[in-house]
Amino acid sequence: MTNAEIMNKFSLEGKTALVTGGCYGIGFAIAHALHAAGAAVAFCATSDTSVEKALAAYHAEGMDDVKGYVCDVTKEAEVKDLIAKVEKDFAPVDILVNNAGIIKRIPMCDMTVEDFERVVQVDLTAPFIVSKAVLPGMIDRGHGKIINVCSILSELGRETVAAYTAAKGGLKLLTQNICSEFGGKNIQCNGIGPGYIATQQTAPLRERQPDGSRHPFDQFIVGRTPAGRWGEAEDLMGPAIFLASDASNFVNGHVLYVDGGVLAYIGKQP
Ligand code: NAP
Ligand code: GCO
Repeated sequence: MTNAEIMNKFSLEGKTALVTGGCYGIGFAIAHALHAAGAAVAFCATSDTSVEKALAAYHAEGMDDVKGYVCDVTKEAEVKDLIAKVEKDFAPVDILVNNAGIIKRIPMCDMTVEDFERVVQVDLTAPFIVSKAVLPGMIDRGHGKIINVCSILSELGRETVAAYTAAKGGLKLLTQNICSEFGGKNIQCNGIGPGYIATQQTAPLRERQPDGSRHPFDQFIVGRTPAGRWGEAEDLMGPAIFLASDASNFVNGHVLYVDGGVLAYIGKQP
């Protein structure tokens, strides 16, 4: 193979990508990366306000052709409508990134069933719903990429996030199941497992203390991460391009952890 042919495997020219919850944070960074690699990009969020704000951010980065849609990914009818609109405005979805997610930090014995179920709906049921909506088209066209945004909490537990870990652990296995069921149709379904990334979702864990010192959780994470820092949303860009592109055509059912080494590390020795 020539150098050009090898590098071309990372190109997403001619592909259409849908990133759920691509307004800011990890979803925005992934959408930006896929766009930079040549894909036409669509994203969705929960309200007109979110979509409008995000479109302004995409335009500010020179991505004038990105389109945003209002869609609650937990609602199957809205998702079907979304997929039809993306197909009409662009083309059928070649790359789906199930990124939309929420967390509720509540001690387990205080957590209501409603809270638990809402987290599972957004973080686990929604990837099932959106994947189900794009898979038939991917099967017909003979190719497709699904990237599920998992977490290091697909592997580890911690106090107060029972619903989130249950959902993200389930998402890892849903990833393996989609691979198992559709791998023979040339569809690759992989996960990206971010470590602790500095976004809106984790802002409460990084708040400065009244005396100006760093939040104890912030210090804990930096000490727990061999890289010695929080991740940035941009750290997910290269892994997302890889998993969305032909460069990863024989990678299937895998979760690529992007965590600065957290999962490899037992913690600082005394
Ligand atoms: P974030 O800043 O809170 O952004 C979440 C996005 O999801 C927003 O665009 C939000 O849109 C959207 N969303 C939430 N519920 C939705 C729904 N029902 N329908 C459609 N969109 C919905 O989160 P983030 O930190 O970038 O995280 C993105 C993903 O990475 C999540 O799955 C998260 O669990 C995962 N993750 C994050 C970290 C981390 O350290 N930050 C680590 C591992 C994994 P609206 O603004 O309209 O609500
Ligand atoms: C938390 C964090 C995590 C991160 C991430 C870790 O409260 O522990 O918010 O849930 O978002 O998923 O990888």
